[in-house]
Amino acid sequence: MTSPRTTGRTPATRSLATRLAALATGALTAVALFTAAAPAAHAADAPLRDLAAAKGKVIGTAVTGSRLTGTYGDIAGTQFSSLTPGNAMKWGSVEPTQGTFNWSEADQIVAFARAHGQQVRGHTLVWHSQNPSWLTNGTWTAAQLSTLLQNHITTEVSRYRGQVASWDVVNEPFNEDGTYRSDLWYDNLGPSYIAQALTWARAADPDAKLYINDYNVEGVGAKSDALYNLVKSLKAQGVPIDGVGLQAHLILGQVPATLQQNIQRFADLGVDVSVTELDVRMQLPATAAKLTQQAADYKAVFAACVAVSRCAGVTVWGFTDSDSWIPDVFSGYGAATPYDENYAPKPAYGAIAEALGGGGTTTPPTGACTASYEVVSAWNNGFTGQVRISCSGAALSSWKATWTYGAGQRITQAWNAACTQSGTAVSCANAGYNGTVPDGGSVTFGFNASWSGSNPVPVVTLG
Ligand code: 9MR
Repeated sequence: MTSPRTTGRTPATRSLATRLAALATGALTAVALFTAAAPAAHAADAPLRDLAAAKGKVIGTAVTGSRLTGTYGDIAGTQFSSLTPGNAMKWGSVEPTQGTFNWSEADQIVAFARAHGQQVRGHTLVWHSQNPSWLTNGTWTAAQLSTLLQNHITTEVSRYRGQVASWDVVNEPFNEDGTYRSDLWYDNLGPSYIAQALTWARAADPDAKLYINDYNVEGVGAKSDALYNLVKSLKAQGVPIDGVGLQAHLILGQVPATLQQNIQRFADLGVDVSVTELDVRMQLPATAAKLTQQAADYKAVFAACVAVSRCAGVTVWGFTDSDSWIPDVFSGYGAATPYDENYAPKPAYGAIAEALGGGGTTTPPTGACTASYEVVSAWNNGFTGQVRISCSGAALSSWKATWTYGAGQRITQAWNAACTQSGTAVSCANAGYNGTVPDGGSVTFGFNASWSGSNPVPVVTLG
């Protein structure tokens, strides 16, 4: 059943009428839509957002607005129940020139979230970084600076009133030793800028949850103690504070042992806790052993959140390694997110699913190579399928992809692989020229098959 090497596309001999007939076939349409871009590991699992919802949790990701199409958009829209604009809502993004606003990317993300039934986490209103240069280079009295900050918070929070579920109102106010960070705000306004910012945000949207967010506060320590004491004192003064964000930019194998205890102590103060920017960086190259450790780290963080009822959820800081800040900032490090650069789910993806009560159905990776099955197109009695084998942190010198067709589908032709079918069992081995899948690379093969009635997506196993 092997044909000569082709571009991987089926001969396009079908008429528009037969394509439309296929679209009219409800069951097939649903399958085709579901599998349009989703890797095989998704096919058998409930989306992460459903698993999280069943645990009463939110699962979010930071996103870049310009990328919310194609596979990136499909995964962002189907797997996550919350989006955080990675940069689009920062002061420097929304008001690059004083009095001139650019809301386009922020608006786009908010609209995407609404269309996909997702929450938005607003990020961030008061920070020492990514402020516009007109603000940081200006000369202001304390009163002027306070007014600028009030106007900024009021303008942005009002704009998204009712559309942003939670705001990271104040970001990164502390030094590592628990003293206040010296920055534009603290140096000119003193520590009261925090209470004022929260109060202004509450006035602009009384229903949004208001957070203070910081990094290196995941475990119990000097910095998280300072945050704890601040929240306690804000609560005692009646300042509107609803939650604490633990960013969780973690290093491989270094999930703090006191994470759950720390989440619990904040919860006991009467505030929600969210893990807001989770990633787990490793020194490159990623190996199978490192990816396994990373999966354990992701699982530990999600499990800690699941264990504390006031932990609202976990947001990952980018879901794909192609959209992560790590390589730009930590030279030689990367591979920090749950999907690789080609959108193949890494072991961390399955670990998240397991921590959220799913799992057991995720395609087990061979090393760190995974197979994704996709219905490329379908017509009234046939379809074209494609399987992509992607490797990250591992490589293959030969491969065999197997699956079971449970609804009578039969392979009629294949390209870029030698496929055989015996009863319901399909087995496709590499052709002579494409057995090698390098680390970071992928190989695709295609096939035509017949179907009738329904065309459920199989789970592909790599051997
Ligand atoms: O992911 C953001 C990246 O694209 C920016 O270049 C960077 C600039 O500082 O900010 C990143 O996001 C940060 C977040 O807003 C606050 N916590 C730390 C994050 C990583 O730097």
